Amino acid sequence: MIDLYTAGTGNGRRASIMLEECGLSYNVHKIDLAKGDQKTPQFLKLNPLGAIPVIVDADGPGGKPVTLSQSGAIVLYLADKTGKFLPTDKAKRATALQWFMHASTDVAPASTGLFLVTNAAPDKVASIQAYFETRLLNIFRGNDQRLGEVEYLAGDYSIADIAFYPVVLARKDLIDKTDGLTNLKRWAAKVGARPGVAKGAKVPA
Ligand SMILES: N[C@@H](CCC(=O)N[C@@H](CS)C(=O)NCC(=O)O)C(=O)O
Repeated sequence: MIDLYTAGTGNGRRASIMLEECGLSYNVHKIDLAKGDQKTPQFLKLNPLGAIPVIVDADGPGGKPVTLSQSGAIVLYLADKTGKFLPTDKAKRATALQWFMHASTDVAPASTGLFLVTNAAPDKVASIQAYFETRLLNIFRGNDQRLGEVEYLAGDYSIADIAFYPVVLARKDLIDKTDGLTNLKRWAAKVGARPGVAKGAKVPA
């Protein structure tokens, strides 16, 4: 059995969507970020960085338990554990990893940057917020172009789509109010309609 420690954020949903898509059973432990559950001594034993998501897989490699944080590492671990959503063909695997890294290290940080300057920074400066919004939209335009050429980011549905989807979901309002991005919107509707994605996106309840 796997224990998932999570909250209703993009990083948390990346883990729950992957668990659902892989068809794995898991217990959900809801972490209240506003209350600071992630900074308690018990939680810091799971992740010294004090951030969700975390999984504890009682049945890790060699039957030994594994505790893992970082949503990208969790997705890769589960792909490896189940043999799902990461091709074994080396060329296809490299392409899937390229788009997975793009989602994890380009798209997600750009969205986080926009979140921080809009919600967390002490001074809310409109020009800085507009700069970060434009930066994220430029990345989405690149994704839109790619999704006009292929059905899913890496060709076949993969961990790249699973890593990308929670950011697109979190930025639905921005995407919807932006002209164009039709390929991205079509992709989001299709991925969001997958039962595992729909279920995982509602975790924690
Ligand atoms: N790179 C990490 C980021 C994890 C992260 O920043 N989690 C946030 C929620 S999305 C968190 O727990 N923040 C709580 C805090 O910083 O106090 C990942 O991909 O999992």
